[in-house]
Amino acid sequence: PARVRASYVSPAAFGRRFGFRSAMSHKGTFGKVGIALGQMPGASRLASLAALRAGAGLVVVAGARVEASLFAPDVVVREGGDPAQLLQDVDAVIVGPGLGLLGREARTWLYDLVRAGVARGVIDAEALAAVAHAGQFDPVAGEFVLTPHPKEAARMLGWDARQVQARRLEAARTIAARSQAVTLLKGHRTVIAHPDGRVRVNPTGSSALAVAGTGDVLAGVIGALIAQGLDAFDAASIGAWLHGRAGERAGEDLTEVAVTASDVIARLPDAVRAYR
Ligand code: NPW
Ligand code: AMP
Ligand code: MG
Repeated sequence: PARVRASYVSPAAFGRRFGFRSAMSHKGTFGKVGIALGQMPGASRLASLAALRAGAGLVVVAGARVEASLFAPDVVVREGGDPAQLLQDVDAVIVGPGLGLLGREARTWLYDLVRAGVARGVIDAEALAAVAHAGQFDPVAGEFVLTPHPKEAARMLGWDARQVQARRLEAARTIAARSQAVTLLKGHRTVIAHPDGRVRVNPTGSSALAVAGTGDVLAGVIGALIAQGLDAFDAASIGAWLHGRAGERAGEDLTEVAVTASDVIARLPDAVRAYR
């Protein structure tokens, strides 16, 4: 196969694209993130708090029934319908974290959201099956980031996880090309692939991130950056950088052994400061 040239993600390369705040700004300036609630509200909670720490102006969690106390007071809750009805006004949607069996319905939600004009956001976890399964792809229209971990990427491609890890650049580029969406393949040295063939590698992160819920945090960060107006490729790249840096800081403060996903959210401000 032809050699693929990847560039590294760094604030030096992307500096001005994130973090600037005009003195005249208001919460509308920084966008509204909508999160579709699934069967595991903990995942939505992590994504929602991470989105706020990454600068979203407002975060809404929506579902048929929402345990409001999990999200109050910082996050807005909307209930009594399906996410596609409740999230029509958001700037970026996050579908997948904690979805569980509702992942089967994700295609309908996504389609309805795109029709309602929300053609931007993050597709993660069980919702990835709505885009690809066992090598069958259904391309997504709009400015979306797909965020599979190696096992999810393997399910999408019809490969096994070892094959994905042995050919990470190829796996990410194949999913991006066939889904027509920016694809972020998680793990040590996260790979971000654009449908046009460009590839970036994120150098930040550590084994502190190898704990449940950190992927939900990443989805929240990237959703917030898309809501702030970054394109999908830059949002995925800078989001991976911030998330990785927050994980490194959490590991330094608490040991890589003892870190939880909430600790990573608590270090996002350090990562934002390091970026600016
Ligand atoms: P193994 O064990 O090595 O065979 P699943 P999930 C593999 C929600 N969550 N390199 C690894 O496989 C999520 O949002 C809810 C290699 C691992 O066991 C989802 O909706 C939380 N392999 C749902 O749960 C917090 C890797 O994949 C397997 C890998 C299911 O998500 C937790 C797991 O994959 C969670 O986020 C790597 N780098 N990374 C909550 N608070 O409510 C992963 N694997 O079966 O897709 O399950 O990722 O846990
Ligand atoms: P998920 O499997 O969806 O919860 O996502 C896990 C997150 O933690 C992803 O952003 C991974 O890239 C990150 N992660 C897990 N293990 C490591 C590691 N050893 N080094 C760097 N990042 C990791
Ligand atoms: Mg995950």
